[in-house]
Amino acid sequence: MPNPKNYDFKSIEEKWQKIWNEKKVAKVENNKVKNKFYMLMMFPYPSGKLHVGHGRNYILGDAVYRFLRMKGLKPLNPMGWDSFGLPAENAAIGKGFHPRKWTLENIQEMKKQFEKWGVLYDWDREILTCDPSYYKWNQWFFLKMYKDNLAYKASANANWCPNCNTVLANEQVIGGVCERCGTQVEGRLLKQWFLRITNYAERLLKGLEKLKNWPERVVTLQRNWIGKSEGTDITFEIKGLNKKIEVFTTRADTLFGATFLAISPDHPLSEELIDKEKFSELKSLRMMKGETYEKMGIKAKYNAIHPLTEKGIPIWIANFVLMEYGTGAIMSVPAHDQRDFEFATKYGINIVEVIHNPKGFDGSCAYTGEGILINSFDFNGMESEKAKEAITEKLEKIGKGKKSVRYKLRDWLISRQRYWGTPIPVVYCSNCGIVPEVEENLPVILPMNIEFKGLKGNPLEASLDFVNTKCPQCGLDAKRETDTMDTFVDSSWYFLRYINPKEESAPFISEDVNKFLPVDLYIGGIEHAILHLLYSRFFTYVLYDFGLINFEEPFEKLFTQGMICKISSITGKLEKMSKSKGNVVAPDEIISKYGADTERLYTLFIGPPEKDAEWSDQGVAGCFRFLKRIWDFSFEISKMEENLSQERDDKILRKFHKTIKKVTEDYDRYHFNTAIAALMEFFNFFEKNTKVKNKTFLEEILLNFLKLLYPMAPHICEEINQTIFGDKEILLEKEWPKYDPELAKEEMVTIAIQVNGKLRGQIEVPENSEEEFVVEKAIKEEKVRNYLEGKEIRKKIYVKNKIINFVI
Ligand code: ANZ
Ligand code: ZN
Repeated sequence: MPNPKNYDFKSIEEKWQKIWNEKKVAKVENNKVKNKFYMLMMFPYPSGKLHVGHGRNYILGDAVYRFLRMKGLKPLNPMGWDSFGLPAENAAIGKGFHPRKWTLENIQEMKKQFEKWGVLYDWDREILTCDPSYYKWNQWFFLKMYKDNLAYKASANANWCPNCNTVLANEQVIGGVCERCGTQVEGRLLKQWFLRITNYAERLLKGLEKLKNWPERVVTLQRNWIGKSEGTDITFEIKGLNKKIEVFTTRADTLFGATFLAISPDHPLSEELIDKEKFSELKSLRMMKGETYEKMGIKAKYNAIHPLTEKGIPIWIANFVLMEYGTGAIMSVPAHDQRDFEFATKYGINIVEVIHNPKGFDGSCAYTGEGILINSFDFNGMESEKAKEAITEKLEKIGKGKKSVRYKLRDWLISRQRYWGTPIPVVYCSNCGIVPEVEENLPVILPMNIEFKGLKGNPLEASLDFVNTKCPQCGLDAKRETDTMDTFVDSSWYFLRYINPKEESAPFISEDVNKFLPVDLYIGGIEHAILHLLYSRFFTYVLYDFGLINFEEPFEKLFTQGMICKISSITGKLEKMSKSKGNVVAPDEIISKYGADTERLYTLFIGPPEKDAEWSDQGVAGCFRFLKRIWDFSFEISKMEENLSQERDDKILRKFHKTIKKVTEDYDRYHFNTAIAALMEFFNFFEKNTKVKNKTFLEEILLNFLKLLYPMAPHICEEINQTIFGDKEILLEKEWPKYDPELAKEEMVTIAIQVNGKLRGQIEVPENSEEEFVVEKAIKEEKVRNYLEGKEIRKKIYVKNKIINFVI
């Protein structure tokens, strides 16, 4: 039993965590919900120990949750584990134990941590994506997409480590070498699985307009990632070869300035356009693509024919042209495109100006603006915008061009040559070719009997029990696909599974999902602004088209919180808190020294929630002192003798109602930092002004004050409420304090009203009111009206907060 004389946070916190747990206070039953509110925290990857930086996310979410509870909602607030993925596999390869073991142990650790923070979730809905009962549905969605031609297999370039015998993700290639073994990484063409997200590019773009409650920054990132461009496709014939090159341009107006064509080293014609002796040069060009490399090229042995002038222009294979965008080929206009300019200057290619440069062309860089056409035959004198139309029209007439819309967005490559993920449910039959698994055979289970130590390549290939199977179509011997799915598939629909986490006959029950979704509030890190949110939106659109749900956008409101930073012991700079930067603060240190409520309060006090903030140990101590003062003060008040007076201190009352108003508004915007500041300010005032001997009055204020603090520091508030004041109900289930708008108004002052220097009445107005407002109120005042009626006011003298004198 906690001792009320001391702020014994350790036993207080353990006591309340146990109560909340046993009572399952956050449990929500699907069929008992009236006003649904679905709030969601991005589910974590179970990487092991959590630090106070991670805490920001969960503590903020919990404060929002408890606040909404007191406002009368009972939000659905589930939690689960994004538990497939590379770190588990790497740990296993290094240490020889199974990824599942590592993952489950980490989950236990993290769950304990959540409990110690006092964050509440409906744990009966917990999901594990690495569980067959979950990933079965990844496979089920995949099969449906395959049937609808939304999943397909195609060749794609991959980073290949010849030593580890495996494909690497871009982030595993550090400066051209393998992150794990340091071997030079090679490009390799591999057949891999894709989801056709590009079919949804336009809808995903349009849908952004509906997301009024998303941060503008995230919407912009998504819009740019989808990257819609409107332009023209133009066909160039090749002289002496019966082939064509199609280019995409947004500047058809510069067509007459195109002095060469440039194609990507990965363009299907790249080999055909050069002699065999240059193949090794082409191969090295393929390794040096993109912005980071100097512009380089190989001249082709053919020329292209300009579609309008019919003159020959050279073709180059150039490393700055990406195969992944447009048609993988461009018409190069060095006078008006900077990359083309640099390339042309390096290789001595013609530069022809076709847009008038108001500043004059000095040969030092391209003029990329729009303007009046020159050197463009019939089109001279036209404005760029008009010329784009006119030239495209002309090309269209002769069958050499058309309007076109292009997106930067690529199809989603979901194949991973990895063990710890969802097996892609496909078999290869020598008789039938690629055969999707049949639904009855799902889930295709990931085999557990794998030896990890020192393993190379994809462990699944070594599991013959897994690989050798029968064709579901003809029954003959077949081999299973050994690629597993990108873990972003798992996280693209987990928010739907929470609704029916144990359902065995379907991924979810549509009726229930339609009732709870869209998610009303989604809280998570800005680092997921693009991929996770885009993939989740894509999945939601697809499931809508499958008729499984009745909404297209999954997340109504998005809140992205900032990160916690600290000076790194390695770089000496302020860095995002992380193990690799040597700047981690463990919650256990703080909790054992000051308690979870202190960590919570400090974490929320640290700064505006959407901004990054720096962790400070002094700040933590300050928050502890504040809580301790509240404890001691409450204890004092509880010992006071019963009502020695009936006095209700108006000053305290007014200040308190103003505080309720301010704190409520801050909570509504998740601005906990300013809410705490307001609570501190009020408490300082309150502590100093307890000369009032009315215990009931003081207790009433104090209890409401505790309610305002409660979502942020719940343990101490529950304890004071229960043991010091003897309340049997828990604060979580109490109503949020309401303010009286009258009392919450600015401080009132009394203004004396004089007529010709004689006192005739008085009025109450908010402090610092403007003259106009005071005059208006004063002339309506009963007693004064008599003196002013029918008279002309010649002069008004106003002294702020004191007096108004009318001269008549
Ligand atoms: C001729 C031209 C003239 C261009 C000019 C620009 C300025 P956005 O807005 O990003 O869509 N481009 C097209 N495909 C490319 C590829 N695969 N790799 C590299 N660059 C490519 O830009 C479209 C412009 O980017 C296109 O218009 C093309 O260059 C280039 F004064 O064509 B432009
Ligand atoms: Zn077969």
